[in-house]
Amino acid sequence: MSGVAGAVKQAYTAVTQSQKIADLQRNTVDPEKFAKDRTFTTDFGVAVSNTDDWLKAANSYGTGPSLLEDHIAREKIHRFDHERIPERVVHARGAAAHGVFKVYDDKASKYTSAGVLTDPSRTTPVFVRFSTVQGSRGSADTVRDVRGFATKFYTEEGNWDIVGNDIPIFFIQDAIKFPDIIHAVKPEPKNEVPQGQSAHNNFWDFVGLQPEATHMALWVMSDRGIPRSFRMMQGFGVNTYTLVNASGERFFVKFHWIPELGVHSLMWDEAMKLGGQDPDFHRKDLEEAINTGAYPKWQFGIQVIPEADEHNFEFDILDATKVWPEELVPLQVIGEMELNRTVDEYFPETEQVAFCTSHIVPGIGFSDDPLLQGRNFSYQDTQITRLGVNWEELPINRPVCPMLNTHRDGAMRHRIVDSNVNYWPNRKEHFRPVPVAHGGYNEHPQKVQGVKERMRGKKFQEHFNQATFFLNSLTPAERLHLTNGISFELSHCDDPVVYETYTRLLNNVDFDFAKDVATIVGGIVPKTHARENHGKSTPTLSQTYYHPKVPTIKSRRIAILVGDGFDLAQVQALRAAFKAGSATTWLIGPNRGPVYPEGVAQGDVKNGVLADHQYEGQRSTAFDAVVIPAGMKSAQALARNGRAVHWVREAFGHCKAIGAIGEGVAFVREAAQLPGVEYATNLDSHDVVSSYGVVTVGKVNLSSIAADVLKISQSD
Ligand code: HDD
Repeated sequence: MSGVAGAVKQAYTAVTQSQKIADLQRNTVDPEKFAKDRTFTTDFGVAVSNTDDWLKAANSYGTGPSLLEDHIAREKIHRFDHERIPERVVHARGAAAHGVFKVYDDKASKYTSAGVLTDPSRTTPVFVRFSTVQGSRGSADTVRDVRGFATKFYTEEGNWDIVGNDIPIFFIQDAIKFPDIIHAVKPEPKNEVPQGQSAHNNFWDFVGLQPEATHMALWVMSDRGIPRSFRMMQGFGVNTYTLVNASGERFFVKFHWIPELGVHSLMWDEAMKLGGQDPDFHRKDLEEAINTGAYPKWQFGIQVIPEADEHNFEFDILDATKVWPEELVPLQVIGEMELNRTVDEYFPETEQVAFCTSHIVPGIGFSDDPLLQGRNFSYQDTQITRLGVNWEELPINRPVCPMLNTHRDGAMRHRIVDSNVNYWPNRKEHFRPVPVAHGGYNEHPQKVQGVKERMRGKKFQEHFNQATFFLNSLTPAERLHLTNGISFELSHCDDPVVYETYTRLLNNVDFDFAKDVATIVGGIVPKTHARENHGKSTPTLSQTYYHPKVPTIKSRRIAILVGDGFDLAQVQALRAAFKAGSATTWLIGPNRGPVYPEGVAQGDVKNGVLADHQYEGQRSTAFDAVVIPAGMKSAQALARNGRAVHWVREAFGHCKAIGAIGEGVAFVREAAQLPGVEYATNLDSHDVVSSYGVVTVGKVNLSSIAADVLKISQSD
């Protein structure tokens, strides 16, 4: 069994329990425990003797018409015919996991009375679903898109959902525009093209004519649109919510998730290749990390503005197309979340989970954010189409606290309430509204007066300041990726009106940026500034800001590329060292069979080492780093193999870490010929040469290799 498979088995026995997992287990069937004799039955429980042959009026040749009277066949076919439910109208493709949430202390009680945010003795079960937005359920994971980051907290006071994204802002300000932006980004109505992409006329047409989308469009075209992993994304509640403390004081709040592993992205070339090579890359990555015990973690932070300060900012704090700069509203980290259990079955958990922005608990409230107000209607509504009116009763959706009211009936009702009253007030008081003092939800009293009209606030009219702020805050590499990302997409628009309108609009963000993009895509190259760049920036919008303080290789996938004749002791030491850093290693050989170390004869299967994969079957794109160990014959075999050479060249092109030892260095130097890289040349020297992410050394001490690997992996 390979190292990884062993770790997987171990972790399965260590999955955590929580109140929600115990609740789900009431509905979980384990065939091994459930039916001692494992009898196969119909849905109504009668034992089935044959599930392979439809009942027939058979003639002497053993053929003949199938009979409609075969109730077993009919049941099997009719159940199959109705297996599908409507996929989510957006965020159809997703992956999810269970975990727990804890706050560090009660510091947030200044702002809120919500126990989930203030009681450090609580461990709140959570279920998190990550998703892409545009593509259908069967689309690829690594497309350029926003990622959904939806968290359901099963609190003692009921379910609280933060239905967020990996980007802190949104395309539109008012919920009434949601069908427009989604129709524009989804496959075009004439030919249903493209899938999982925003690189088409309709999307750029819409965002070019709707300037409020400019800020968000830049975020999606930046590296944020192609995350390396769900586990390496920030999460944001996006909308402005409110917190209310025990004294009845109210605060505006934004919610943040900060990943322990830092924020990392794929290269665009890598993302496109992975889309074909492994369309399930992100969902497998989440599962692999949990199964190998490298549990994904996020810190939880809040930005808080006292109610009285609502209008003291140059932007409107209820406008979801704006961030709250951390220099103005500091981020306060108050807790953390860990995901530690994969789902048992995709459909009843990941597919049937239903999030609602309107799911809040006492101490948390809404604001007049016009996007949030509309969302509060939409989510509840859409679940009825997807799941039916009794969707809150489904195991994954029901709360862990008691739930009782006068709602009754409807399709697929599961609960049986043993009470003759289903109205309030009633003579029996089997259930009754609870006063606020005893935990009933309190609507914060808010003075409202106004004129009924369709309008947008004055500060909502300004759309470019923060787009420029974001652009100014990127590192040069991030800015280059953004220029290339947006240029890739606009180049896929074949209607000149579309890319000309958009490149003209970009001049409102920054003159030089607009010139760069317009030149690449053949758009309108501006001659004069449409607006001066205000020059403001912040480190907190660059994803480099979130790199862990101590770099880590936790959960990273490392390929060890070998041919026959490799140095086995070195490979074993490397694997142990990487494992100690919680990374996974994969031995990639010429075949997925035995590969023979130095000194072992070809065909000596007993002393061969099983390769986890072969050069053709797995590409460099699926790994974070590649190492070539010593071994003359192995290095020569790799040099003769075009795919092996391509492995290293491709990894270099995608800025991956590449390591080589002894003769492995010669292979990388001579065969792969990486431009500009310097190498260790003396095979007897222990001196490490590190150049452009390529780390080479002539000789390693097996006994100190773990410390060396750690040192190298923690250096920048
Ligand atoms: Fe939405 C799903 C995030 C605006 C209407 N949305 C959905 C999901 C996420 C978001 C993560 C998937 C939840 C899951 O995994 O099941 N949506 C956002 C964010 C928004 C946003 C961060 C901006 C702040 N959404 C938004 C608006 C509307 C909707 C303005 C409608 C007015 N969203 C929906 C929906 C979905 C949905 C149609 C489809 C499936 C579902 O709700 O359960 O109701």
